[in-house]
Amino acid sequence: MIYQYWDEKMETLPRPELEAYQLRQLKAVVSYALKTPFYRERLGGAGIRRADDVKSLEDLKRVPFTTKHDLRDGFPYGFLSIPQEEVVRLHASSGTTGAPTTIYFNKEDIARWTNFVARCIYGTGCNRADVFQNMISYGLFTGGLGFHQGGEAVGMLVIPSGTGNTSRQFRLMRDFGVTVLHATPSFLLYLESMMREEGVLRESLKLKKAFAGAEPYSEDTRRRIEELLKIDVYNSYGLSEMNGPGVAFECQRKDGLHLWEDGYIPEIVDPDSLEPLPDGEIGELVLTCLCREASPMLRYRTRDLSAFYTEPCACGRTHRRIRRITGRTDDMLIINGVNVFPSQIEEVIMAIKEVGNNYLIVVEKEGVLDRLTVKTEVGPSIFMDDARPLNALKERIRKTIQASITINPRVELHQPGALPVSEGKAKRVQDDRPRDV
Ligand code: DLL
Repeated sequence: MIYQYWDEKMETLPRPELEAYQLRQLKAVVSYALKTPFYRERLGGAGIRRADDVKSLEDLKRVPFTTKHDLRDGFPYGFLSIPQEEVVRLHASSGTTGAPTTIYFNKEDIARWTNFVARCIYGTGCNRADVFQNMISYGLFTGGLGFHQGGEAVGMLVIPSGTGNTSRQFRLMRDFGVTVLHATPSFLLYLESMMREEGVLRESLKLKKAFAGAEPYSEDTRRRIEELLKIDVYNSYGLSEMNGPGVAFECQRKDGLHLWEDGYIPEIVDPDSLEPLPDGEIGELVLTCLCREASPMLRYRTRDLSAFYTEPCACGRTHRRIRRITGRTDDMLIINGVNVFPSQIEEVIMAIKEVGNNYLIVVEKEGVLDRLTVKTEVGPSIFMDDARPLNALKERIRKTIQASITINPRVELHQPGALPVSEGKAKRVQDDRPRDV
């Protein structure tokens, strides 16, 4: 395979040079961080009062972690390190798990971020001949503008279609010969269901690739989207606190996500002890942003669970790969004392081909016990009025889930399109248990 690099020198930089580059960037970022009262205090406590006090990358380990809590406490301007006149943009996180947090950019920050997203897009084999439909929300969310800028930098024809309105999405794809899509994985699955409903023929479209991210999904879900839509799907990871998309992305090998270490310093730590974990072990990803001046972010606890690959990638890039995110530390459900990640359930149900494209996990209290119900849509080959195969399918789903998580769930089957679809990130869990006060 011939691999395509956006910035070959940087993407394949030998590790010692890459680390020397990181150290220079870290010093620069620390000099900005020292302009905020929050980091002045944090860094001071770690003996860092000037950028030159950072002598090696190891010195970063002395800096305490930054959490979402800290960002909220600093709202709105606590993490701004440059005069407001130099700020050209702000983005805010979706706020699904609490109050929003804000990140600021100056012109150079936007240019650097754009370059990282362009690197991701180009690395999947796209080029200026592609027509790119960006089916993700524009606005405070970073997914829309982030990919828009990256796509333009690559030179693709970018269609800023945003989410929703599937009939219009199909029309745009047909009219302009769209070759590349960007959406959440749940929207891509929904799109496929709608394609069948609206009678859109796959042969009438020129689709080749899709970037899917902003929410967790399993390898089986990727395979399902690839088979149903007949496209190559690339996993795309990022978060608002680290600019947005463009932090880590799959290359043409589609085996782990290269995390751009000239822009970010990654660490994987045990979420309880906060001690570093050996390569290969799953833990919480902690990131330091090396590519932004306006809002410095040092050792940010992402809450995302991943692991480093131990082997280098055959594509020749030297930037380390991380495993697809399996969930978040705050995603974990405790059901009758058993720890369950929603991704474990997705993994097993999406591997059953009679299961449709949408599902919902419901947890309720029944007396003193927790009750898990997994609601899934059925695929188009299943007839809802034929009880025998339906019951057999239900039983198969129940047994497979139980074998995976040890909990015996109730399984409900629904017609295609019957379960709720959200415009942005999918809401897969409905926890109706009363909260402890
Ligand atoms: O979701 C940025 C983004 C936009 C990434 C478009 C990729 C594509 P936030 O709204 O701040 O930013 O949400 C960040 O979403 O901490 C993860 O928990 C989750 N997430 C993002 N990408 C993935 C992925 C954007 N590929 C949070 N796999 C992150 C699993 C993901 N989870």
